[in-house]
Amino acid sequence: TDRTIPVIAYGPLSPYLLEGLESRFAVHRLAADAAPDALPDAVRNARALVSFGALGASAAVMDALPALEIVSLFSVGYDKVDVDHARAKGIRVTNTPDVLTDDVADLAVGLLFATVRNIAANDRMVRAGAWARGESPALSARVTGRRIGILGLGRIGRAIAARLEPVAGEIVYHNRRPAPDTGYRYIADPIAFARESEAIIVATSGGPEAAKLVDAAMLDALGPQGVIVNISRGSVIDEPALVAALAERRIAGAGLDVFADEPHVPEALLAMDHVVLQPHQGSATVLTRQAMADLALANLDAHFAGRELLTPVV
Ligand code: 8YV
Repeated sequence: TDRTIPVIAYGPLSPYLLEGLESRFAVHRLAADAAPDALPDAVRNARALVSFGALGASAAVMDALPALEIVSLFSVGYDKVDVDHARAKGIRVTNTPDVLTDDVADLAVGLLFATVRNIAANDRMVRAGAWARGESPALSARVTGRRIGILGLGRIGRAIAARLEPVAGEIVYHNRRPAPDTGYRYIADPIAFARESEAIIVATSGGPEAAKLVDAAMLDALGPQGVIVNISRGSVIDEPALVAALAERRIAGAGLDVFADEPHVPEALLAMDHVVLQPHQGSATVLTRQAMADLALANLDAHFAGRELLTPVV
């Protein structure tokens, strides 16, 4: 490494990652809301930019950095990076796949059980003293035996399916095309997939091609006994349609770790006892965030040493 190489730490990054960057490079902090056409001179010569899932790197930011060689993401999702623009400009892009798969899958399964068995609502009623006053919560539905639909059977989707195989009645999935050697039933039509699913777990990548993939029609096909879990990106679900389907009980519940406009969650969801909310915690364990940071740093080390990148997107 070379402490003269200017590197931008873009937006709020973990202290562990920042320490790693500062021990290697000349680090310049750049606020997430910085105007690309008015960047401070100190960052204009940056050769690398480190960002994360919700922030990424726009074409305007890349164009404002004429010396930019690589965008190293502290995330598996790169839906906020203009990868076509990066490719056209010869800018490398890396992400942090695999190291976070298990934790994201664990949270998806946790949200499924919490949503179906009303764990969060029952916790609240105990804390509120309702149980002590002799009240009993309503009986819940059951997880075991459900037909589970995985929307997006990639690395994370497969890890979720493997965790649920022992309890699911059946596991089905919907992708743009069938995945090889899964043993799960592929359903090509999204509405048929939703109609057959008794719980949908959204595990797709984000990005424009998946925007609002889950719409009002899919939610109605999932139906009043169905639940939906999202550990992917808020953009994959039509959020107003989800709020309406939940408010009108056209679906039974939702377990949500991601939202269309984070950290802002639709006000209506905050009052719903059949919704479990998490503040984008899928990869948020000490061990995984350390592994993600180590991988983001290793990609930068490889780039500046002229070695092959470990996890290239572009
Ligand atoms: C966040 C994620 O990026 O990996 C992703 O795509 O969405 C998360 O891991 C992480 O929380 C950093 O903000």
